[in-house]
Amino acid sequence: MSKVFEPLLARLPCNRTGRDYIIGDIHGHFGRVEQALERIGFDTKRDRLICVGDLVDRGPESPRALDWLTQPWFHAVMGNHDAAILHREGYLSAKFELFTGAHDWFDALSSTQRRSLADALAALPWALELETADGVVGVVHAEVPERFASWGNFTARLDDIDLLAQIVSNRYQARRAADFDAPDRGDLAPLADVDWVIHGHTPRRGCRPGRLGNRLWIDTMGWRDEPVEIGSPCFTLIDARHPLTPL
Ligand SMILES: [Mn+2]
Repeated sequence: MSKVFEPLLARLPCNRTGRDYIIGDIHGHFGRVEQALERIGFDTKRDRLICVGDLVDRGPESPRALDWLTQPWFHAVMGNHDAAILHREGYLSAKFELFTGAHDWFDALSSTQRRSLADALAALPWALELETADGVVGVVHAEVPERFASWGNFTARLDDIDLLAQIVSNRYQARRAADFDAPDRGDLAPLADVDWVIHGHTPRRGCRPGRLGNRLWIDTMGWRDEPVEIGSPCFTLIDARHPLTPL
């Protein structure tokens, strides 16, 4: 497999000095994320920020992903938009052309800039496992298919290109997720061997994070410029130790 598939899974050891936060799709809005981090008193010396993927497209600051990915406090997993850039740059097959909209911002970069950014995106893991003082949290862009009963079973099978395409693009479970303050519908068995799995990818109606068993969807459209029908677009930040109480 090419370098795009290395690593498939990243493991972050427990952060014993600071806090770990998880944020939804950034989509080229790093300035807005900086404001959200300021609001919670994020400390780059101690804290870590993990993004569920889709660092690029939509917003005006997609090229800043390159800078952010060099920061020791910033981590992310592969999203379908990131993979689509890798397809465009020739790193991934058409199976990963999972966003077919305009990539004008990317085409406007010099070939050196395009190559640097693609190399940085190629280094993203497809799944991330975060150890916290309260348990293990998994991060995957879109969903972990229902055929996997446990996180361990899932992460052991990541060397399957069809599975990788599914985990960055599926919306089957996200469509069934309920708001955090609604009762869990209980129609999906919890994924075993993991306390929570955090996803983005499917924008949440009402701009409120969603839940299905121990799987959470936190893309509340902080990247969006236009108003929405219900709710106010915002970046949801969650503390990995207390995922059900967004900050
Ligand atoms: Mn996405």
